Amino acid sequence: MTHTESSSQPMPPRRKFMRHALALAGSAQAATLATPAHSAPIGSALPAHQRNPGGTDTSYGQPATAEAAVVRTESKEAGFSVWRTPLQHQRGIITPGGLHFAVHHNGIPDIDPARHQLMLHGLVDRPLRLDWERLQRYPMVSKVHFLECAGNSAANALSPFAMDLPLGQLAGEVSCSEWTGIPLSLLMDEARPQPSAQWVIAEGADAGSHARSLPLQALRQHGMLALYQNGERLRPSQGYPMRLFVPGWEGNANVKWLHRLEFSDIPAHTKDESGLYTQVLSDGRIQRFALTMEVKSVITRPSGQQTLPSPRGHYEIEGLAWSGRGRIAHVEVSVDGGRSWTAAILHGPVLDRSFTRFTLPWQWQGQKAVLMSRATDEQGHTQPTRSTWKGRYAAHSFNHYNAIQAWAVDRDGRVENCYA
Ligand SMILES: Nc1nc2c(c(=O)[nH]1)N[C@H]1C(S)=C(S)[C@@H](COP(=O)(O)O)O[C@H]1N2
Ligand SMILES: [Mo]
Repeated sequence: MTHTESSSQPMPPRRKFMRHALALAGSAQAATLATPAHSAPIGSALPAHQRNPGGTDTSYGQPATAEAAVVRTESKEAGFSVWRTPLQHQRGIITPGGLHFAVHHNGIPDIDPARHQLMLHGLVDRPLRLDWERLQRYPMVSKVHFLECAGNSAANALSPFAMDLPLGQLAGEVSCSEWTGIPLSLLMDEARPQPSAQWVIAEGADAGSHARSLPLQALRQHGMLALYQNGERLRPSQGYPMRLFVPGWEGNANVKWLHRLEFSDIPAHTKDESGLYTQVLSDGRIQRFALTMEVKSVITRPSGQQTLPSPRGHYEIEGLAWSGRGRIAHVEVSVDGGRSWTAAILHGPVLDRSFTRFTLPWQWQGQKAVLMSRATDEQGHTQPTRSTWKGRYAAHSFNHYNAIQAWAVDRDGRVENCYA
């Protein structure tokens, strides 16, 4: 709510870098990473790919075959199909379309885009029915935003011991894309909601008709009917041919395969919004319609199940931070389990409700270390420790987990999830 940290703001990036580098490098000598080249001249034995013309391209590009391990991992949870982004492989803020996380409560519907329609109805003066031909004539906006499932990081919230998993499998229900679509205000104003309309019930065209009740004013102000993702039409997995997108709101509010917006004076209290998407607090109270995802960050390298390749030397700690409440103001990194913290370098663009990339140089001396990152957003919200987070919620609660992620580095360089 308040700006608690404003002192660390303007310092030129270069000076900032030097200060951090010296703080963490621990020695004055410059780090060298490259091995010296030996004396054989380049070109003395040309590889086959330089002697013969190469292969052909494909009509829709694919990643290099050697990158076959960079894939989403699937698990079934409570009957849902959950596909997680391998965040440990992502560099930069945009998640490739094929690696976007996905949660399907009842599979992916096979929708004919030529027949799909969106209806706005209920407490409106002018009910609307819109098809693709009509929708693509509206002005569109493009914005880079993260999307995160309310249940992301549930394993860390619930498991009494830290599960030894790669980052993607621990916290990969979050991705970031450029979304392009029609501001909902344009469609809503055309439908002319009546004064008594306070809620909008958004429903998807999948089996089970996933539906959420959303507060009308906030939805009108921030919501988008998303039609494109990273420059191409939505992937079937992301809601083709159209989805609701509200930056910063928990995943399930972003109804995929959207076909209906019903204006109402009261929320529908759909099954999932009265059960799964409520949070039970430690004092027994229940939080409903808590839609905003809180500030969070993860170190992507080094992270779970990676191994530092040599026993000591220069490393670049790297990660991603995001908040449903605005821009990331700063990220601090600790290499000693939270005893001391150093400001990381934020790499631009630092966008509203988007992934923000951060790095910090680190000189590892081969000792045991615990790496942590702690993000603060422009509203002054900071990530809690795991024990503070656990103290806030009932023991079985797992939604909206945003506690500090810790990685233990062993003497042999192996990195493992830990609670610190
Ligand atoms: N119609 C419909 N919309 C849906 C869902 C669904 O199962 N059906 N899953 C929701 C959940 S729980 C999440 S976290 C987000 C995930 O969006 P993504 O699959 O594009 O990442 O979609 C939401 N929208
Ligand atoms: Mo979700």
